[in-house]
Amino acid sequence: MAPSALELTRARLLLRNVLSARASVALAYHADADGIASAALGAAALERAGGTIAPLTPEKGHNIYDERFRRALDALGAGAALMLDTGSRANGAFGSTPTIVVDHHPTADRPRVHAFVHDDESPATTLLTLELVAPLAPLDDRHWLVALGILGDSGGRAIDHPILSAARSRFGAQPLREVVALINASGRAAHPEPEVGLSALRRADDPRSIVHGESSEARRLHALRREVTAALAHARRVAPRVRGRFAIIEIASGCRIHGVLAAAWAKRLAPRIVLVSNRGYTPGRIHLSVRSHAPHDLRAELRALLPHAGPDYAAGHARASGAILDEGTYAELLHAIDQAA
Ligand SMILES: [Mn+2]
Repeated sequence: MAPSALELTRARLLLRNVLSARASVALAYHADADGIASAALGAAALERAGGTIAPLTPEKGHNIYDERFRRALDALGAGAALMLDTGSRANGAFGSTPTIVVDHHPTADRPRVHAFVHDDESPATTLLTLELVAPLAPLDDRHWLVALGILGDSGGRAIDHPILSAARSRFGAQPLREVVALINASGRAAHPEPEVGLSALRRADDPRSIVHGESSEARRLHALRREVTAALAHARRVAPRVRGRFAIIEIASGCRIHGVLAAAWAKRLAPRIVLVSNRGYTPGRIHLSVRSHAPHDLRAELRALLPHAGPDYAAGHARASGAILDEGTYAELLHAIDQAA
């Protein structure tokens, strides 16, 4: 399903009003290649249309629904907020700032926001962002940002998308993949610096300049990537524990590597559902990533195990889900998996 024309119109009207009132637009984004590239694209469009932007993204282990984030957003006094690739919740509202959510994660209900540009069949939020902001300013030279989102998020599904094909023939497949890894690392490092990833994308005219480390931001991204790569190499040595249809891998890393690790194991352990739990990411919380190579609806599978868990449980996509749990709930989940085995 394409995003609703009515929502797109509402969103563009709000942005045009904010631009003519000379107010700023807050940009909140998911700290991965798709989210950060969406923010860079939105920033380019708004700045080329004469506007100003204020990037703002939730701290490590937090999301846009945190009270702390809402207060920070309200304190900015922006004319509007663009939430890019952050997921959405039915009851999500954002204080006093008129908000546009642009997102491709599945959701049961429309969030209570000014406009909701949504398509859960879209391979990347960068594509939805482009659709939203393309009428504001010429962006042809920034289409490689859209390609980064597709490469980062689609898992090869949209590999023939014309925007990705064009970027590949212009810059080469390998440099684009490397930029995705570098930008992802800015959000996955133990002390995430997604703003460095965003700044590198906004400054670069050519993604290859980031690969070559031509700016201080680009060099910083390379250091963050080395950190994440080392953490992942360490975590890969943890042996999975098979319980019925599930395989459980328990790690403790400050880096957000649980998703990548789960995806890597899901291939090797197919058709089992791989559950990676990370105790080291944020204090007192266990971050879970759940993946499978076989076509399971992982959100439904997780819900069936713990029907009463909260909104941070079984989030994400059907094929890539996860949760943030306390010790007690995690123990309940392991117990439910054992019972089902
Ligand atoms: Mn995404």
